[in-house]
Amino acid sequence: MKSRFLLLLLIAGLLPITSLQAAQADHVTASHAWIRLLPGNLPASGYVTLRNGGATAATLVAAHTDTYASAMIHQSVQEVDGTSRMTMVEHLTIPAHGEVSLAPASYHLMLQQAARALKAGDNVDITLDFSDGSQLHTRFLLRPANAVDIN
Ligand SMILES: [Cu+2]
Repeated sequence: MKSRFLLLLLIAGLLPITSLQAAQADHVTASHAWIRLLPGNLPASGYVTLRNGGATAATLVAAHTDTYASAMIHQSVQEVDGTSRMTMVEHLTIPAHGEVSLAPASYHLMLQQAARALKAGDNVDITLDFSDGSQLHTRFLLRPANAVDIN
């Protein structure tokens, strides 16, 4: 009896969180998810368009996959002298009813140390982590180095 009472308290305490504040990932849809495969051990770049259909912003904070040892959110930044460099992105906000594209020369997932041999046409499953702990599982298509941007 006592444990059932504690369980009821627990449920009562958690309900407002789950019912009033839907998880960020529930409102986000991913499209055109692909990875540019580079030869050898060069890092690969993951691209995807994320659309947020919710009334509140969703914030992407991390990505992970079994296929690569390391998956980071990066942004390519053009310097005034014409060179480009990459910076780490800790929070990537997708506005309410808006979208953000991870695309060449902009945001991308930097994927390093592939755990298996990969070839164009294969799929890679990547989990996108949002700031509230919710996750979006997304399947990326591997495309060759010279593939044209679709995001
Ligand atoms: Cu990068």
